Amino acid sequence: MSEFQNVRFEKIGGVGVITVDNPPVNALGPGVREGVIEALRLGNEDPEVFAFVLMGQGKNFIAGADIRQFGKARPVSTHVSAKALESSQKPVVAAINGFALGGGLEHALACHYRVGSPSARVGLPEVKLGILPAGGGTQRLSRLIGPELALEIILSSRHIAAKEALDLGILDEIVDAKDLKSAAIEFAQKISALRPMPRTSEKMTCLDAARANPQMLSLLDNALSQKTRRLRVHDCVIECVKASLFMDFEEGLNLERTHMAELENSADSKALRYVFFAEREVKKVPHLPPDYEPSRVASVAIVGAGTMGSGIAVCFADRGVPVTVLEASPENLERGLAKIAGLYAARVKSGKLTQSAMDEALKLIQGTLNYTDLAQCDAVIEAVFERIDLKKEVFTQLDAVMKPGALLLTNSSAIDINTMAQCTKRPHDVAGAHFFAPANVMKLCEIVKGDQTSVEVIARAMKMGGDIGKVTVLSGTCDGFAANRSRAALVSEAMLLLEEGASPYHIDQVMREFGYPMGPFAVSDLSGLDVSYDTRKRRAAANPNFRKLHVPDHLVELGRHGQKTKLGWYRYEDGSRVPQIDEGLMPIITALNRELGVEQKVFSDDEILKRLLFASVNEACKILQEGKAYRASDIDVMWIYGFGFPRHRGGLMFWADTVGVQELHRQITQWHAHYGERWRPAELLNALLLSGETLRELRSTAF
Ligand code: T1G
Repeated sequence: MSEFQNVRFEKIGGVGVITVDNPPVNALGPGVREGVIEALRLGNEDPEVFAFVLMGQGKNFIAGADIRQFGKARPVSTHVSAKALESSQKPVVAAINGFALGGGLEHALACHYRVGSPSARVGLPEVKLGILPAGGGTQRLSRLIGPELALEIILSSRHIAAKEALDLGILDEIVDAKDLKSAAIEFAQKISALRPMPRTSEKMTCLDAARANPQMLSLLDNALSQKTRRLRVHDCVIECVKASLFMDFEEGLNLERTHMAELENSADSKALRYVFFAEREVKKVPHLPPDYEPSRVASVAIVGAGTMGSGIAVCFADRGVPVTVLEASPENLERGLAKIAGLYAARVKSGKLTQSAMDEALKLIQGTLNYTDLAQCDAVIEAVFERIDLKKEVFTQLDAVMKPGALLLTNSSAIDINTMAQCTKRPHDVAGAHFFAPANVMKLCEIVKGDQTSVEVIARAMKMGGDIGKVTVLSGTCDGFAANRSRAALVSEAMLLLEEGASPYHIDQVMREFGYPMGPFAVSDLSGLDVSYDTRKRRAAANPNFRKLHVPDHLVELGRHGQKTKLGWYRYEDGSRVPQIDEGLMPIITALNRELGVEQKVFSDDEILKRLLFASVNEACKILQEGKAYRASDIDVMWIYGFGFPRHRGGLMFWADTVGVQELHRQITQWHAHYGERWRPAELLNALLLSGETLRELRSTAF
């Protein structure tokens, strides 16, 4: 047995077994590639070795390059160790269990054969990090399975299960999962004398495909899905896959490396790599030992089967969790269960779900009118109307029936968690589970801790959300909780810009060009101007200093509620949800502004963008200093998954760092002098100015 950095080499039955052992996912960290090369040299020089097996220790093969190493010098790149595999005089069999991704799959593609266990999953997800497969992946995969399929796999970043990988020709065989190593050694012994050894770099599937389809190049040019915003990385990937049709292999490898050098240092990739780690960091509950394992929520009750309650029920049933839905009357219950069935039927109709899958899911959902039927559920989520009296009544009832240790959760989007907790004798079991509408679609779920919520309950609620495919983020209890409260500042500022003469259409255009799928006014039409109008009324009643937003209030009073009334900020033709500019809008706003007597001005795109985002950055700093969110990167995850903030910009706080604390503080101070209190710089921002720390690394000391 020989040991190199995180690589072991052993001889078994004439086969040199090279095992990458770099926990937790066998990433190609420092020394791993060198270890593979050294093991190959040893085996090729050893007359007792006739073939090799390359495998990963533990549940994964190799998860790709070590993402933490990007931006740093790497003595040996993936294409070098991949070439060492392919140019070995003795055949190498890749034995894939679990994930073979990025450079991991590139190493496997450079092997002469690939076998996988049924758990094998392969992919080239580099595009999600703003980079491209730079270890020969674009060239070898195209030569192995053809350019169209190769490009679809790379652009989608999707994971391919073993069976599909076998059908595509990426795997040569699916072997016994019980002992992959023995099966792979047996396979290696079987092929050890076969010649010529198959090299993917020498395969011609891509040329055959091009000969069969003269339109191939333009097909590849247009392969990116229309729904995906085209970024530089997409252009580079398409160019590399196209190159496999007319460049020789070495030239294609050089092109990959040229693009990689540019992309690795690009703003997009730095942002996307930051998001990769931020969305893993968010799962870590503060003040809990990292190895703490909360128990699974194996059954759930939902009180209230309205729009949110029915969507939440679907989230659980989709993951096989039995759901008991409680409503206040037979009619409401029937309506709620029908709403749930309707959500499933729509997916069957669109072909996203089979009828049998729908039937199976619906078997998991039972309705009831009696609280006692909820008693044995591991968790209950209250999703009734946002009325404090109603919620207090529900939590009083739940406290009386739910078994000890059950999670008592509210889906409230703004009401103080402590209000509900105080209605129970177990405030440590009460927390918020704030789903975003539509609950069965949106991935974000905000877990909100009350003053007495135990950290174990928080961890279990976070796990519950993760188990149903949600991105769960931790928030403290405050008006709007961390996500909506930080975004409310952007929306208010957008509305206030209108009083100064800005056009909603200009603002929406600026935000779309920044990368949002929709601008704030199109979103406002979607959710309904009347909904936010009611929220503002509630806040104005509670806070005499609440700043009235004249323009949206005026539109609501004119009956312009948005899509639901076919007229809001935009006009909607009958049956259409496509926003059309309404020529009648600006005259209304202009007339109102004349009455208000606000100085009118013309706004640049840059000022619009900064007025909206700086307002939220300032509010996010207040949220952190009050301990209502734990990490600035958690807020970035909220914004990406909850509000469509463009992922390739990293998130609100990451983006603010690209502007710089100095500029932020200067501009916010200037607006504070001009507009008053709402622009007062957060204390934390003042402190950052002195400390020189970045926003994205902020951690709340008050959480
Ligand atoms: N580099 C560094 N750390 C990584 C990592 C990686 N590639 N993958 C995972 N981790 C860390 C992660 O941060 C977490 O750390 C822990 O491992 C468990 O991860 C040359 C240039 C493999 C599907 O994009 O998709 O190859 O939080 O929670 O849910 O052309 O990890 O515990 O401290 O995600 O079981 C391409 C990225 C790289 C794959 C497993 N490869 N990883 O999921 O665990 S670029 C990728 C994943 C490249 C080549 C190019 C997933 C996973 P901590 P986890 P999981």
